[in-house]
Amino acid sequence: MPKLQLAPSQRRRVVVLGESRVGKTCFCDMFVTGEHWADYNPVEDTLARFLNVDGVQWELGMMDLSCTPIREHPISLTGTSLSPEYIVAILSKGSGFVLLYDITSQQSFENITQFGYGHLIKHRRPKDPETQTPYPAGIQRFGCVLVGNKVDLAPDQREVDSEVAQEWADSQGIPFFELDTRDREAIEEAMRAMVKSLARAERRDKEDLEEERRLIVEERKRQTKSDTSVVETEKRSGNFRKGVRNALRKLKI
Ligand SMILES: Nc1nc2c(ncn2[C@@H]2O[C@H](COP(=O)(O)OP(=O)(O)OP(=O)(O)O)[C@@H](O)[C@H]2O)c(=O)[nH]1
Ligand SMILES: [Mg+2]
Repeated sequence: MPKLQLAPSQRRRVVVLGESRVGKTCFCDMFVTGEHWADYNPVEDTLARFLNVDGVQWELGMMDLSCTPIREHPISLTGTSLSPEYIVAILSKGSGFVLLYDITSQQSFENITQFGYGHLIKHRRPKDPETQTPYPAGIQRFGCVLVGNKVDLAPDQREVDSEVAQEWADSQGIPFFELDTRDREAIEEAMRAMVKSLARAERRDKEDLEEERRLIVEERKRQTKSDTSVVETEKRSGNFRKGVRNALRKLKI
């Protein structure tokens, strides 16, 4: 069978972000391979798969990033494979982010919605990398979903209320799911919402940047026009002064 060739515009990097042990690796493995625990290096985004969303094939390169060492030992990460520069590169360039927490750990919910999400926003690019035009929204938008994992352990071990998580997700305009990582279909549903979210984010950034560039061009034109009219006014007043001088000369005053 011929290999499916995708336009680069349909390839995206998705980062699964969350505290240690929330199930990031299981989430990626189940999504990509259909197995619960495949052997893979979490800091290399070698895992990728195609996902059809509304008739369009997307190629999603998956990687997982634990917030725990970033939160607890930011300084000691220098010089490691999780160096601060590397983390910033992942957070600034990723297209979509799965904010993953464990429904049996309130701490994991609080850490991802506060530290993890805050850290992500802090490191998004402020300018379009191609044109260096500042994003009118302040930062480059990104696709995002909030996912509560290990729902198979509810109700006995649940610590995070669905309503509380839903409320937070709504307040940020982020789709919200609860699942367990043995359920591949549920993961795919969340990933479809992710693709729609990142496509919407990119579309809105594109529209904003086009509008921003249109305004910049208009402003420049207005500026040039007002410069020209200043020159013309000066020219006109110069002519007037010359006319007055000539008239005075004729009158020999
Ligand atoms: N009950 C239950 N256990 C799960 C689920 N998903 C993952 N686990 C278990 O949770 C533990 C942690 O899963 P990982 O996928 O290694 O978590 P991680 O977020 O990658 O952890 P780090 O690599 O340490 O950052 C493992 O023992 C998994 O088997 C789930 O949906 N339900
Ligand atoms: Mg892992």
